[in-house]
Amino acid sequence: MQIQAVRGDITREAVDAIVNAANSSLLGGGGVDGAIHAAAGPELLAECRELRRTRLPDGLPVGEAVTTGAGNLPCRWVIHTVGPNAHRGQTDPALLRACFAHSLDEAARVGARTVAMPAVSAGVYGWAAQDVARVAVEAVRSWFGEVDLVRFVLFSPAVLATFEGELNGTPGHAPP
Ligand code: AR6
Repeated sequence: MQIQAVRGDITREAVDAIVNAANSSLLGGGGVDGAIHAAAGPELLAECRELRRTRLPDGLPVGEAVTTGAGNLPCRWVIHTVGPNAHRGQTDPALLRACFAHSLDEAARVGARTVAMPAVSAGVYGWAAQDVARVAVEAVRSWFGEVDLVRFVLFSPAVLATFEGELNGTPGHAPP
């Protein structure tokens, strides 16, 4: 499996699947979740509402992942995961690791071979980008399955630098 880190807007990624840093309601929010719903259009929200009505009446638990179509996005699937919220005391790295591992499980299940992922929990949910990068890179590296490419798509140069540092074996590398 190839692992990349790039700067960019994940809604523009023409990979098979993108991962959404959602909340348990699956009904949208701010950050990357808001950007994904805005770019995907109402079809995505309708699919999420249907999931809530059927399989997930209580919402998606932290650390789990679920897949929908992608509406108007250039990818084929959106894999929604719920990161741990540090502001609510959810600081166990195992929960964050589960987000990345379960997202890849979902990708393999639906047949997505190329996957773009954001820095789950590094925004509204208050985790340090360095911790997210360490956990995310370790989770992806130790996952085995039928996915060819994982591309971390980071919104800011500083967060990109932390992911590059983890991938290059120089964690803690400060942005210039
Ligand atoms: N492409 C890539 N990364 C992005 C984009 C984008 N278009 N937009 C933001 N980011 P956050 P969380 C980065 O807050 O911490 C929402 O309201 C952002 O800079 O989106 O898991 C949900 O509904 C940051 O580095 O997700 C939840 O309620 C990273 O994505 C809650 O926020 C994650 O930031 C989830 O919080």
